[in-house]
Amino acid sequence: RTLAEMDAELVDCRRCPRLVAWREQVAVEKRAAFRDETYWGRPVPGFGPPDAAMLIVGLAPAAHGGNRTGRMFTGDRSGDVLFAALHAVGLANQATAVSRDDGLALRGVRVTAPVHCAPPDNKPTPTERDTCRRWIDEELRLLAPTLRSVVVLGGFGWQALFPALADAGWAVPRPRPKFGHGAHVVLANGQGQPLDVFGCFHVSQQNTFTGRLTPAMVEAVLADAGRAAGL
Ligand code: DU
Ligand code: SF4
Repeated sequence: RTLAEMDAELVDCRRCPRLVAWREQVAVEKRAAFRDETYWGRPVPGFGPPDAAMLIVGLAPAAHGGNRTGRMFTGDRSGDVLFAALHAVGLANQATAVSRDDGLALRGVRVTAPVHCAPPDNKPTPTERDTCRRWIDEELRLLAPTLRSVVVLGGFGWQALFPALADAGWAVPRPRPKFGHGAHVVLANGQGQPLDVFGCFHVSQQNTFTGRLTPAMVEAVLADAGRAAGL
């Protein structure tokens, strides 16, 4: 099936009881600033073209960001940093992301997460991570013919990604590569092209407010991954 067909099924997923309850509770209670909006309150699918050469892997949708707007990193502070950086390196047509119909288009890049529902405190349990793996496994298999590079934002995404890459046919070294900002590994694939995987600190406020992660640092990793993908 196609990525669009997969996403149509994904948005109805209810496999994780705690996350279903949380995403729906947040959608009802809302944040005061968004009280006139209808929250999405469902699993948030990946965003970007189905023949992407580059994939960005985050953690999970933000309660009042992706869980409100229905699009990854859209309407939250992390997304402000990510999309500004994608625009700065020529991989997005605009620097901001506010809603699903804001005109944003990514050039050869798809953005996804190993957990598709907003978790309390941005912390999915290991069981929730493993339950949601079916979706990123399938997304990776569907993207495999065109995929050349991956940028992983943060250690959670890094830990979640390698088992999924192995499921999708790439040779994952043992021991697993260690996460860090600037980490870079190249994975062989028996059937197809090698894959360049890059680590980047997560674009959350926890890192950007403190200066641990600067826009220039994000742009540098995105530019490296874009070059590796031929974009
Ligand atoms: O419905 P569609 O225009 O084929 O787009 C599917 C999906 O991919 C949607 O989330 C927009 C996104 N997208 C993108 O981000 N960049 C593109 O160049 C084309 C589509
Ligand atoms: Fe389904 Fe993933 Fe959401 Fe769990 S986190 S309910 S597996 S979409």
